[in-house]
Amino acid sequence: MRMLRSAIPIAMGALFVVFTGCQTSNENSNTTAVSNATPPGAQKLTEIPRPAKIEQMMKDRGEQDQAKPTLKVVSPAANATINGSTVDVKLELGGDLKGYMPHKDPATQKGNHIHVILDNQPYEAYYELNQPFELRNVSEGKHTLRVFPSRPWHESYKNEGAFQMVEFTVKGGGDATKPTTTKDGQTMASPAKSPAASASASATPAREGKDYANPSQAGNVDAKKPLLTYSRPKGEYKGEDADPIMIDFWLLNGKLQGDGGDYRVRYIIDDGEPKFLEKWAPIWLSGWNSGKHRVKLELVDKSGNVVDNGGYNSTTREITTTK
Ligand SMILES: [Cu+2]
Repeated sequence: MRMLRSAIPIAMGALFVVFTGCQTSNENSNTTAVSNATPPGAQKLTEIPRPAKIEQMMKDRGEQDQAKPTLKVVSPAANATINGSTVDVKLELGGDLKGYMPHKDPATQKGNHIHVILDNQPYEAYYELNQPFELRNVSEGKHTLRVFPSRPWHESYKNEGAFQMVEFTVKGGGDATKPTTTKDGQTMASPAKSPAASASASATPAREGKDYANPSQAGNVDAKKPLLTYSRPKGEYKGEDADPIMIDFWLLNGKLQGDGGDYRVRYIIDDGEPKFLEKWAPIWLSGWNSGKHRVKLELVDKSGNVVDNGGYNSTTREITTTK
């Protein structure tokens, strides 16, 4: 009986959080109410300094964190039309590298890599630039590709020229049984190069790449307008990787208010209250409960309105954490 009585206010508190969580567009309405109503045991995230483990990795890397890597998208060429559902991504790495080179260490399964983003999907990691990265089963229509160099702990390089975006069009896409061909019908990539096929053939190692199970299309993006690219967090976090968790993004054509500009990045975790980032730098949040979480990142102007750019400036991802 005593347990039941104490459970009622907790349940009501939880309900209150659910209802106010729907009003996130009206950011003035609910901040104090939500924190008062937070039931015991609820997630309370706090921003903590860069973890010592990462500081140590930076020291061990020598000068690499001062590198200014730049990328050039060789393929798909800007505004190219690709026949077939497989799109080969080829990149050229340049700039002041200071030893920075993407590569996966077979022992640790970690290393420098490039974040590759089709449309506004979660990024894929691309490690070995000497062979193309395959986007497989890409649907017919317009697409964007965004790329930028990243560190082993997934923090992006933010120097000028690191980020590149191209638009391209796929004709006859979305069917993985069809080969990729050039405009003249010359075969560039065949389905036989997919991991399943090459595993049985075993002549060539499986290429890095990503199968897109669900059709994805480009947003109507203007490459000259402010563009927020969601990078981290994504996917599953386990054990010591599950807390703290880094939030990181790329910002093109705009500065945040703390960097002398007009914008802020608003983030909302689950049904929590909106928080703001004033500077373009990663943050680490601690206090995650185990389970599924929603992470929303938005680029907002001085009035708190999302800066529209093809829908890319407001992105929500689901992640899973297991302690
Ligand atoms: Cu990464």
